[in-house]
Amino acid sequence: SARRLRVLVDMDGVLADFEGGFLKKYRALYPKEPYIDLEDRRGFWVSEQYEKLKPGLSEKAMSIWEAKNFFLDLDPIDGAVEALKEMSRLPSTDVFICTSPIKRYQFCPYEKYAWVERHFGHEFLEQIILTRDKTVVCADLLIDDRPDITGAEPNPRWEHILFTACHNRHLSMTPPDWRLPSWREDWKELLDSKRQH
Ligand code: DGP
Repeated sequence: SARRLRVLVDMDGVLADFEGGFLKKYRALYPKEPYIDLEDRRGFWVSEQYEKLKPGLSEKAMSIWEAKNFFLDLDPIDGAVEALKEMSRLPSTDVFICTSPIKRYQFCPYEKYAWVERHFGHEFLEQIILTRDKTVVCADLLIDDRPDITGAEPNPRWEHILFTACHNRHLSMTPPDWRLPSWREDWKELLDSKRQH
């Protein structure tokens, strides 16, 4: 078809290693507190699992991602930078980074822009969509590690591809929901299967 394919790619957990960056800084700041190995992470919300581990830990967890340089210092997920650059160069393909900033806004939105500029270059700033509600954004595909993406639009236009992360590895998927296990997999084939419709 002549139509272009529009792909939304989530940032935390898909391009930027939020979970790894969190655990490293949490253990450095709170060496005497218990922590959750990435293998034992369950559920999207880090603070909820930490609160269950020990009451009071959710505030300590939040203090980590609310701090200056948390989002800026995140390492890219394996293969993400190469894959996204390659995706953005594909013919008939428009790629956007679609990410929900935390509500404590002192550092996060600025640092997300700075992170994209650092890893993808100044031109890529054109492709950023900051929104707390991804359902109102219109696209063919959304590659995101959050299993439950809801909002004001009950029938989002995109098809959700669940990107595998430590917290969602154990969830069973019900067809027609699909997974992308990592950026080493054949994501191009996945895009092509959507183009033909
Ligand atoms: P997104 O990946 O675009 O859906 O954004 C979700 C953001 O929320 C991302 O920065 C990770 C962050 N996050 C993860 N766990 C928690 C949590 O327990 N509480 C809050 N407030 N944010 C969290």
